[in-house]
Amino acid sequence: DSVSSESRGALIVLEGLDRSGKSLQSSRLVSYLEGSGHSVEPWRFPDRTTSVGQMISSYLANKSELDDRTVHLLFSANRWEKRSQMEAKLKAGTTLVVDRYSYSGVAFSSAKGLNIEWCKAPEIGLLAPDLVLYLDIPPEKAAERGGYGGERYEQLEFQKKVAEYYEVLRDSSWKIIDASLPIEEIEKQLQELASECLKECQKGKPLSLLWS
Ligand code: Z5A
Ligand code: MG
Repeated sequence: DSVSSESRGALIVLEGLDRSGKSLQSSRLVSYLEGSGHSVEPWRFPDRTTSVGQMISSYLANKSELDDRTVHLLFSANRWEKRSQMEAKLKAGTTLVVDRYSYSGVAFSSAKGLNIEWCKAPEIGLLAPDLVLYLDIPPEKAAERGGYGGERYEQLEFQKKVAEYYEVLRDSSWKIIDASLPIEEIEKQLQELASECLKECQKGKPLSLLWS
């Protein structure tokens, strides 16, 4: 009904290459929105706490081997298992700031050589973000930041391919932010974009679904 849609929370997603600053900026944005009196929660994908998430985590740590399509479907299943909880929170008025989402799923698997339409298919019907904050950084510059860890995918050549697929996936919900700027400047930009988005959602902008 109109009352609940007027007061729904916003689905805000942060995307970008490894080391682009997603986790740092997500937590700062959550603190800012909390401080402004909003109900807000930090979320992230993969959610490594579930049993599906544990399979993903062990794969990323190179502790297990899985077929590329199998891993892709596990990442997708990890979002599906959280979908109803996500919808309930949004409808109850809580804003979710999500560190990586379906765009990571499609960009990373496509970069491995899987067909992009095949990659998108299992994501169809998940909740579409109201706003995607893309932290844009040259892969070379990201690689200089504190060095990559030992996880699978944390290699320069692979990150370059991921960047190309992210570019293909951009749509009207995306805002591109220069992630090479100082942390505080990026933080400010994200605060403004998120505040605008929250206003639109409070005015009754309906939730929509991927991939339409
Ligand atoms: N993956 C997938 O394949 N399919 C999927 O569906 C999903 C994910 C959801 C794990 O994800 C892997 O799963 C990931 C994609 C794949 N593989 N890769 N690559 P993850 O989210 O766990 O990835 P991560 O390893 O946690 O990403 P990250 O390294 O944490 O990157 P980040 O969160 O964007 O960066 P950060 O931790 O906020 O910042 C990195 C460093 O840079 C840190 O020292 C900061 O202090 C510094 N920093 C941040 N901003 C700045 C600025 N502006 N200037 C200077 N220094 C900065
Ligand atoms: Mg991170």
